[in-house]
Amino acid sequence: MKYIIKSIMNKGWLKVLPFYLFTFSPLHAQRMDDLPVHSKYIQAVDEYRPAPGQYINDVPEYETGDTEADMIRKCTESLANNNRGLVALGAYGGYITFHFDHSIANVPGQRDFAIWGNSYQEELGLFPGAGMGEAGIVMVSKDVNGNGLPDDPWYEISGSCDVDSVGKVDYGYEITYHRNPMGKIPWEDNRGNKDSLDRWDRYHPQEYYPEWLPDGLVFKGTRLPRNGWDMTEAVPRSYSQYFWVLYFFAWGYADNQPNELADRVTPNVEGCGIDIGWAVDEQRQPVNVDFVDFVRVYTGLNQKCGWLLDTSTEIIGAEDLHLDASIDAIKNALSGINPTYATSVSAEPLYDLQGRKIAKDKIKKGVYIQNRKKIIFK
Ligand SMILES: [Ca+2]
Ligand SMILES: [Ca+2]
Ligand SMILES: [Ca+2]
Repeated sequence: MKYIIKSIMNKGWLKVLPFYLFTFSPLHAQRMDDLPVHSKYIQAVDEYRPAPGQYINDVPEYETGDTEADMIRKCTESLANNNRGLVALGAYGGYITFHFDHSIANVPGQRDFAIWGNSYQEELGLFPGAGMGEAGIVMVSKDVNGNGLPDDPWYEISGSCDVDSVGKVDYGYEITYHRNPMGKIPWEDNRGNKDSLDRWDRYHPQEYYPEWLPDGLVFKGTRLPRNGWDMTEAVPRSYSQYFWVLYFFAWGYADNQPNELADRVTPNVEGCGIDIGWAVDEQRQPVNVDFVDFVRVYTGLNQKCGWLLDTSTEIIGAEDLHLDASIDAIKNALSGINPTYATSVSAEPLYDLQGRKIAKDKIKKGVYIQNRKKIIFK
């Protein structure tokens, strides 16, 4: 990092740099320096705070004595480098936070990263757009203070429910879970509801409360409308005695739509991709986030679905959908200048990238600096 700054400072043309040093996250720079080759996949998990649930202490597995750091490390082993192992977030509110080896740029008008889960279309095909959608809500954060930790402001991604289910989304929802060893897990919420998470010992005989976390876990966020329905009456009894489907929301969530389109090959970028431009603040107003250093996913549904029990978001990985564009944007942020394209030369003095003043009649195709802006002549 120091070398990059120094070499930029030595070029006399960059008077604007000190300003960018304050506004731009050093995490970009450190990663640019240390890792000349970047991966589009998750590098590591920062936080893992699942809610109780039927897969908790199992995916990933809790072993006696494991600390929170141990469980986070196990999540990294499952998810990093496109390992595509499964991590369960438990019932409503449970979350995971992860990062990549570079900042993901918000490319205008494009989905910027995708989160992959284990959702699938039900196999009978009787209910198109339904199967096992267990939507997790996505949040993004930029490492504004540059300490490499996810301790900066968070913004939620506003998914399709905000526009197609108006009045059915519960903002400011809060739930508290209580430890009850090997029993149903009691919870109450801030809407006056009390209930408990059911157990199914035959298939999930382990403890459902995260063993390494304290009693009384509290989760806050947005609660999505119920999407799971009992369709037993609509299918042949020979096929299923208890048939539940969980409908997919349109866009903007994790573990909601299947990872691939109907051909089971083509990545479902529309359904699983996230546009950083969808980020909103606590008043649900759009915010302008240029880079994302941390991504968080939390289970967005609080519902029981018969023998399926609680609905739990699971993820198997995530990826930057435009790695090259992210790296280019980081380089531009580092230099503090964004390119503009030009066909004619204005009166301002022009410099090459070594800081040498260039006479107007010597200009060829290429990149120049003019009035603190990068100019590209084609
Ligand atoms: Ca975008
Ligand atoms: Ca930070
Ligand atoms: Ca799932």
